[in-house]
Amino acid sequence: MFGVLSNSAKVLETIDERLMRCGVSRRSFLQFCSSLMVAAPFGLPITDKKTPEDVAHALGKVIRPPVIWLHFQDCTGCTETLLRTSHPDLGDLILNIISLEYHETLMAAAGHQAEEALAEAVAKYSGKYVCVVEGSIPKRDNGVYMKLAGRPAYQVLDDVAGKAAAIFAIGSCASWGGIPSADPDPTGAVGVADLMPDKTIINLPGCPPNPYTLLGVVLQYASSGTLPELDDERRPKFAYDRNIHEHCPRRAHFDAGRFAKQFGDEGHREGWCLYELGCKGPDTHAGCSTRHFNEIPDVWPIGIGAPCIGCTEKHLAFRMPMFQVVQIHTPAHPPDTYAPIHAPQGTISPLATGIAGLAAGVIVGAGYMASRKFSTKQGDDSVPGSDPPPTESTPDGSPPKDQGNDHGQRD
Ligand code: FSX
Ligand code: SF4
Ligand code: F3S
Repeated sequence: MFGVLSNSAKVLETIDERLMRCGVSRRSFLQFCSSLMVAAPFGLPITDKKTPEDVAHALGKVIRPPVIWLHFQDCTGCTETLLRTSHPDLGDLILNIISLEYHETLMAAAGHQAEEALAEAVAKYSGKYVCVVEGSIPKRDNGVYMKLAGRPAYQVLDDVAGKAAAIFAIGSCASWGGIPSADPDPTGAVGVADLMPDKTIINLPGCPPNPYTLLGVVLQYASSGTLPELDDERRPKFAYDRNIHEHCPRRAHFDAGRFAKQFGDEGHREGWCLYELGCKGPDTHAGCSTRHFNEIPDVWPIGIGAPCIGCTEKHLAFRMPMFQVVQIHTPAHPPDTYAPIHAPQGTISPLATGIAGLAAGVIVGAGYMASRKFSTKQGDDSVPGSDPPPTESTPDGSPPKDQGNDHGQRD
């Protein structure tokens, strides 16, 4: 816990002291605090404040947490996402907020010097540092597929993560194997928790994940020694409890049965739902639909026209073919935030509002009904729920209107 660290390791400054010494503007820091509040609007006491000023006030007193960042089998995307902010000074700021003691991509040292730097950082902060792990660890054939200074990666992990105060597996690779573990998985790639099942490990999956999730959890831990509530996959609930589909800006198109059929077709250009292109949003838990990347509105996969591949889910990304459609197996609710698109004035669309879901025993929900409209061919295997279709009905008992190919206009 960093309260202990503050007494024993005087070399570490508070965030305020560091920012002042490095001449970082208050404006940049407030901008950072705003982004952190957006990433963790609830579930983290450190951001559960009224204004960015309040967050900055609390954060400023926190001792900069020492972080040792290990790289194994990865593409370095997790590091990139942390540093490729839309404002270069924000990337610099992050490196002033955390105390990055070891990071192979960012440090100048190489070879023996790098090994010495790692040993030194581990010894200096033993039991008190945060270990961030990026990339999967190869287990097959005694770890021969990745060696660092002659030692298998899993040994390095054991040495370094074993002495950490907390372990954060950033990205899907470190969480459960990710890309390197995709079939045929030549190296036997696994995540940190597979190798250290008894340790407290927080998974922050995503390929890459939103960097503010990592920063939020690290700073929360640094400020109070507490960790956020986790789900069954060890993911912090505040960042992974949302279903993409339930908060997707294209959801009204799904409910209305308007789907892009091919990349670049009219529906795709119009911003229609990407379900038929393999979007895994209905089965994926992540905050991307409301917490975008690089601090730029709409910068997230679906926002730029790419189907969600389910990168935060163990059973989806790199397991299920990218363009295969997912089953709609949970009753879908209407989107929380977005109004229906092209809903006729003065009427309420049963599909768009999900009222149809209330017709219990006849239909299971608006999403399911919409999923029945993906093909004009009955019994088409490529569509979910293509067994004998349930009788569709609306709350008033009238059949729903065909909304398939009207290019945004209802019949
Ligand atoms: Fe890449 Fe990280 Fe994906 Fe993996 O992110 S963005 S392959 S999760 O380990 O660098
Ligand atoms: Fe959005 Fe994908 Fe759901 Fe369509 S299927 S509404 S694109 S999450
Ligand atoms: Fe990943 Fe899907 Fe979000 S692919 S980044 S969970 S939209």
